[in-house]
Amino acid sequence: MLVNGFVELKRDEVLETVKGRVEQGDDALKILDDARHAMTVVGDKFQEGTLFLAEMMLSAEIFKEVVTILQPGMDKARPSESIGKIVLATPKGDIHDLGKDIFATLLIAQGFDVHNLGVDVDPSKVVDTVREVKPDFVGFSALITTAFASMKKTTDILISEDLRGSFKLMVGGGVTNSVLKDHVGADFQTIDAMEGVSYCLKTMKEKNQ
Ligand code: B12
Repeated sequence: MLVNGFVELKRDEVLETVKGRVEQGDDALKILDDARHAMTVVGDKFQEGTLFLAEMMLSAEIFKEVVTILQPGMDKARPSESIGKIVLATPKGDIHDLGKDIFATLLIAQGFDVHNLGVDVDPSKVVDTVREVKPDFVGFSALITTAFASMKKTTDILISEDLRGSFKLMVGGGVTNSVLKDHVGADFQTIDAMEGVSYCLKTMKEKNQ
């Protein structure tokens, strides 16, 4: 149902379906996962050449509206006290944010305090936020390889400013792998948001022991 709505750009139908499922008490995380699956199908169709770039961009907008509808339900379920602080960014040169925002939404649902800096983020903005927020984690999300250089540059500045030791560094997103993790000197890498959430929960548990 959601898949067809995303592929055929039936925005109103998708939003009505999602609202209906929320009203019936369906789990917000399950609905989010269904929307993520629909977006993956859209991506596959784009790669096959059966969907245009503009159509994929519209699907991405529908996805964001779905996340906005689901957010209040997830906020209600979250613990009242923050269990850890995370700074998230898509580095300079990259404007993909669907995966990053899914990760942010899941973290918020678990009770993390997320500082989501958005896309195409300048290294100085990350450095300033780390200095101000003193996070437990910094996460970079990348979908294009050209963003790797700015990820490395940001990390190098964090090291030279003596800030790198105070948080765990995570890299995620479709094009990331263990080679990039080692190149950047990250502590953790994944292409699965749930794995990232588990890593954050485990790390905070160890920190608080
Ligand atoms: C949707 C999409 C777009 C949308 C983005 C909309 C948006 N708001 O994000 C639009 C249409 C705007 C777009 C634009 C472009 N795109 Co594009 N796009 C895609 C596509 C189809 C899907 C990406 C996606 O959203 N996947 C779904 C999400 C949910 O997956 P994900 O990001 O991996 O996230 C998951 C995990 O990785 C994890 N995660 C994500 N981030 C993080 C971070 C942390 C810390 C953690 C722990 C976990 C985590 O959580 C998520 C859930 O599990 C991919 C192809 C593909 N099939 O992957 C191409 C792709 C990424 N795009 C590509 C390209 C080239 C571009 C453009 C340059 C195209 C152009 N010619 O203009 C521009 C980018 C311009 C720029 N400077 O960034 C290439 C990149 C190639 C490369 N290797 O560098 C791809 C691979 C397509 C291809 N095969 O050529 N794109």
